[in-house]
Amino acid sequence: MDMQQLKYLKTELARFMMSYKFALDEVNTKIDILKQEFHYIHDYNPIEHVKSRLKSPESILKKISKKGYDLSLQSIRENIKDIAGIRITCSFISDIYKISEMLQKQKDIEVIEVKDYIRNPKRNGYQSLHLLLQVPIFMSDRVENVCVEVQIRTIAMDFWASLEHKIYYKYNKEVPQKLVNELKEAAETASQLDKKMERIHKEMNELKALHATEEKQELLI
Ligand code: 0O2
Repeated sequence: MDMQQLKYLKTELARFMMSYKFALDEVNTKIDILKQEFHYIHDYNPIEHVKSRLKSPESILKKISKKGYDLSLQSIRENIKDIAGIRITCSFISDIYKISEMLQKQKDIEVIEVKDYIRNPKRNGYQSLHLLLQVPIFMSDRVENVCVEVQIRTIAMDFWASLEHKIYYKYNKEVPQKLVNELKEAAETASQLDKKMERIHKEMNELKALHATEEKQELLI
């Protein structure tokens, strides 16, 4: 591909990116509604924060050529599934599965793939729940089905992943074995912390329910 063609592809790509921006907006709205409704019903917030991003045209082109696919918009749509990405951070592991279930149940969302790196962590210790969702985007003259990758993780998993990401790039993907081992240990510690926090949270809820029942009984006496 010559410079002229590459320039043309970049311009076309910017237009093509619009549908991903709309898909991000749509899924972000869905998440916000779920968050507000959950807070209203259960009186607590399962989502700590939500971050979304569109992959830059440069990094899309880099990824497609690294993977050895055609440099065309059709090939990009078919082969790069994380152009639109949303990361949801939750306090507890159980919240991750609740949010995931609520999203998957939505009628206009098609679940393309679920990768559960919490039940099956990566060898380096990476944990997160990845959902590849497809949503319809209603344009003036057509409907486009657009993919959005949603990563759901706890605060501890997110802390680990952001440090690992920094180390990975600092060492240009050749991380010294000592750091690899330490990261693996840290992932284990983060996982234990998540489990402990979940137990404490559950106990607290049980105590809350018990107090509520006792108060009700006192009122009846
Ligand atoms: P960025 O900059 O976060 O977008 P793919 O490479 O997406 O075609 P893969 O590897 O099977 O295929 O996808 P997977 O496993 O669903 O992981 C994709 C994304 O998950 C990555 O995107 C990261 O955001 C995150 N991720 C996966 N594994 C790791 C890991 O070991 N450490 C960290 N820190 N993050 C991970 P990108 O495109 O790599 O990066």
